[in-house]
Amino acid sequence: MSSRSQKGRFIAFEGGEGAGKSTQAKLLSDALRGLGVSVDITREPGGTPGAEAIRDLLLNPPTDRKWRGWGARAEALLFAAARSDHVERRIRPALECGTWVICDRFVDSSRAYQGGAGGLGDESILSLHNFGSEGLRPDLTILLDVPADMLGKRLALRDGTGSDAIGGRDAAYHQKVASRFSVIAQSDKNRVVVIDGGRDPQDVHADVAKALNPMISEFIK
Ligand code: T5A
Repeated sequence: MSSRSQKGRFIAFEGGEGAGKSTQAKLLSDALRGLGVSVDITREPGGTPGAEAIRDLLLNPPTDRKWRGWGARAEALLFAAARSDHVERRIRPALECGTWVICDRFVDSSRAYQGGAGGLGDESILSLHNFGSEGLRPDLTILLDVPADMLGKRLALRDGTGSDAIGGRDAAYHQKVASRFSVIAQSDKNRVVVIDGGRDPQDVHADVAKALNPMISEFIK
């Protein structure tokens, strides 16, 4: 088992709505706990009481007919504020104690949604992140790649026609999100591993575990 003076590892799952991030985060945390690793599984937006309150503002915004929802900049600031609280109050303290943090979405979601599809650009998002969360990046990001039509079917099966303020945006928006995720993965191959999420959950998990193998072996020396 690892020495407790060692810092924990930070793993993020990314991908479109319904890609299987929560499912894979849970399978991974079970596997790591089985190896005796201390794991904190969390999500964004959210993960602390303050960030969960911001999540609600973002995903279920006020419905006043004269107000047209959050503007692109306000939306990006709210995600960055939620992340700042999450990093300061939960993620960094856990990592410092040697706990592994598995996060369902992190800053690459802001880069893909607000920066890419929302048109704000990567630099603006990264500068908010540098200020709000002192630029914290995961040690490893797993991008689950699933074709849009398969995502639609999964979500229809689970949610019927219901969706939140961001998930309910049009297909062109989600296409831009997917292409920005791919650009991020291409530009940071050491950190981001792309895994085909369109298969049986256990097969996807086997590839996730393979991607983590070097990190696990190093930690459990
Ligand atoms: N957002 C978020 C931003 O715009 N900017 C940001 O910075 C951040 C952090 C968050 C929304 O906010 C946006 C993105 C989102 O629109 P959310 O609810 O947290 O919303 O995120 P979602 O991605 O929408 O969460 P989902 O729960 O819908 O998707 P998951 O976690 O990817 O999928 P999961 O595991 O819950 O699975 C979905 C369904 O598919 C099944 C599951 O059983 C479930 O029914 N499933 C599979 N079926 C077949 N094969 C597999 N391999 C399967 N894996 C899962």
